[in-house]
Amino acid sequence: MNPNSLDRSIDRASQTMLREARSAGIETVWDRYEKQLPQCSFGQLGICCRNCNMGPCRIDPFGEGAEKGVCGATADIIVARNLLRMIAAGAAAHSDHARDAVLTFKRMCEGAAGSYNIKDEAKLYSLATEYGIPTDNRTREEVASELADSLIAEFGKQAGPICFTRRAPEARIKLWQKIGIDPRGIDREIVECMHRTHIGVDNDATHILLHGLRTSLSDGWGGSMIATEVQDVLFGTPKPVTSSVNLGVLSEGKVNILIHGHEPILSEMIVEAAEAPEILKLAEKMGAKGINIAGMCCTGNETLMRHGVPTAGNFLQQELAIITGAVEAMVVDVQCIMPALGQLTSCYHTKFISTSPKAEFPGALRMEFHEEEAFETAKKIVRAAVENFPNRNSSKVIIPAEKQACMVGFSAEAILSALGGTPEPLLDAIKSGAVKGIGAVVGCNNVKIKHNYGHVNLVKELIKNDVLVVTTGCNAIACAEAGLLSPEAAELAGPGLKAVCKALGGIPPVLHMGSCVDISRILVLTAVVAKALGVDISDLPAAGAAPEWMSEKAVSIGAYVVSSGVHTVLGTVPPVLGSETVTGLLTSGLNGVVGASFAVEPDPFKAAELMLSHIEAKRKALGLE
Ligand code: SF4
Ligand code: MSK
Repeated sequence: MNPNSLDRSIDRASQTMLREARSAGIETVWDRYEKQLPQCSFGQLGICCRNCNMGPCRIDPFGEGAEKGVCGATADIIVARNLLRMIAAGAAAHSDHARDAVLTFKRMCEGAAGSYNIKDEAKLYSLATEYGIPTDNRTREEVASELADSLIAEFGKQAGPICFTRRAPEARIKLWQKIGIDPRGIDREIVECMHRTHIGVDNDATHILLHGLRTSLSDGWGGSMIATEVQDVLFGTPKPVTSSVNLGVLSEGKVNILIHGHEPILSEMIVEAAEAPEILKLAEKMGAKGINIAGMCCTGNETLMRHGVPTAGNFLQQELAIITGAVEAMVVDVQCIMPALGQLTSCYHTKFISTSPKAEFPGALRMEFHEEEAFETAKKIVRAAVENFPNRNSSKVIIPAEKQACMVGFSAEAILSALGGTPEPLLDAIKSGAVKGIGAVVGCNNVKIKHNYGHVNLVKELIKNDVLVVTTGCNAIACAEAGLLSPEAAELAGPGLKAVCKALGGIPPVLHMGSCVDISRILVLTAVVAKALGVDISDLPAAGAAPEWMSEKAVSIGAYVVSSGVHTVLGTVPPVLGSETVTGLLTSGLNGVVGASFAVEPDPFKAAELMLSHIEAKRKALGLE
C-alpha cells in the first residue's frame, strides 16, 4: 500500500493527521496493516482450525495437500464452525452490553444506582405493556422493577420466545418457527454455538449455519434491542438534534475529553460530571476555557444523538485524535478500542483511562466504573483530565479545521413522529416512487478499504437514486463527516427524495438512527413498514450494506439482518471462501430459506447498483413499478 495519506482516507481532517503522524514518526493502524501483508491466506479463506490440540489443522485450498483436518473435518465444516464462532462473539458483545444496561436499570429500581433515573416514562410503560406487566395502581418503580426482571430473564430462558421477536411481522415469525431458528434465550444460543463447534459435535455446514442465524436473531431482536430500549428508558429516546462532527470539534482552549467505546452507562455520567460547578472552576484554575467532551465510535453516537455532544470521529480516527496532541483524556469502556492506544498516548500528555471491569489495556490508567458510585467516579475521571491540561505541549497541538454540522437522533419513534405519527406518508412516498426504497447502511471502518470511501460513496449513490438511507455506527459518523446528515444534503438526493425531505420540514436524506446496538431500531422500522403494507420484511423494497465492516459484531448483525429478510451487501469478504458450500449458502442458498442473502462487493458504486436493482425487483414484485 502506498503510504500517501490521500490513499488512506477520503476525509481531509484524517489526511492532515496522517501527514502529521508520518512526519512525527508515529505508527498507526495503517502502518501495522502494511507490516502484516501478505496476510495469511488460510485465515482469509477460513480453512484453519484450532478447535482442539490435535491441530492446528489447515486445508489445502488447491487440493494438493490435506483435504481434511486430523479429526476428518472438511473445509465446509471448518469454515462453517469458524463463522459460527464469529457470530457467537458478536452476539455476545452486543448482548453483554445489554445485560449491563439491564442490570444498571435493575439496580436503579432497587435504589442502588442513585445517579440514574427514568428519563422516558412513556417508553417504560409501553415496554411494560408489551411484557404483559400490570401497571394499574402500581408505582412507577414497581413497574420498572418487574420489567427489569422480565428483561433479565430473556438472557437465561431455556425455551423462547424472546418477547421483542414478536415485533416482527407474523409471516416472519412463522418462517423462523418453521425452519427452527426462532431464538430461545440469548445466553442459551451463544453457549450452544460454543458447544456445537467443539470437536466432534455439529459437523454439517448447513446445520451449523442455521444455528448461526438463530443466534444472530437472539442478538438483533434480543440483546441489541434490549440494550436500545433500556438505554432509552434510562437516558431518553433520541429526538432530532443538531451537532457537529470530525476532529475539528476538539478545542484549542478547553480541556478535551474523548469518550470512546460503546456503553452510554459511563458516558452519560461523564457528560453530567463535566458540567459540575466545582469541576468547571477547577478547569478555569488550570488555565482552560472550559471542558469539551467529544465522542468516538458508538459511545460518540450514543451521546451525539441524545445530547448533541459532538463526535470526533469513527473507528479509524481513534489514533488520529490522540495525534492532535490536544486530548487530555481518552476514556474507554468496551469494544472497538485499539490496544495500540496505550503506547500511542505515552507519546503525548494524554491520559488513557480504562473503566470497564471487563476490559484492561496495556498502558492504561485504571479507574474502574461501577453504577453504585457512577457520578462520583465520573467526576474523578473528569478531574484527572482537567488536572492534566497544564501538561499539554502547545507546540505539539495540531487540530484540523474540519468540523461538519449534522442533524441526528432519528429513532424509530422520532421518524414516525416526523411523519405525523403514522408510517402512511412514507408508504405513500414509496408507492408513488418518490422514495424508491430504504437503504440501511451501517458498520465499521476497515483498514482494507480507504477510510470512509466505501461508506460515503455508497450512500451518495443511494440518495441520488431516491433511496432513503438509515444509518448507524461508524457509517453514520462517516456520513456526518461528509455532510450527508445535514438538511442541505437533500440537494444531493434525487428529485423525489429531495421533495420528501423538504416536505417533512427539512430532514436529511440520510437518517442517523444511532449506535451498533441501535440497528435494532432499523429492524423495528422495517417491521412497522412491512406490517403497514401487509407484507413480510423480505418483500420490502429495502436493502442493507456494511461497506467497511470488520468486527465480529458486524458478522452477527449481517446474519440477523439477512435472517430478518433484508438482502445485504458486504464491502469486505468474510473468511468463508474456502468452502463452496458455505459461500453458496450465504450468497444464494439463504434466499430459499429466509428470503434474503448476502452479496460481496468492495466497489461502493457497484454495491449501490446491486442494492438498487434489488430494490427495483422488490418494487416490481409489489406492483410498484
Ligand atoms: Fe484439527 Fe479437527 Fe482439532 Fe480442528 S477439531 S484442530 S480440524 S483435529
Ligand atoms: S463502533 S463495531 S467499528 S461500527 Fe460500534 Fe464502529 Fe463497527 Fe465498532
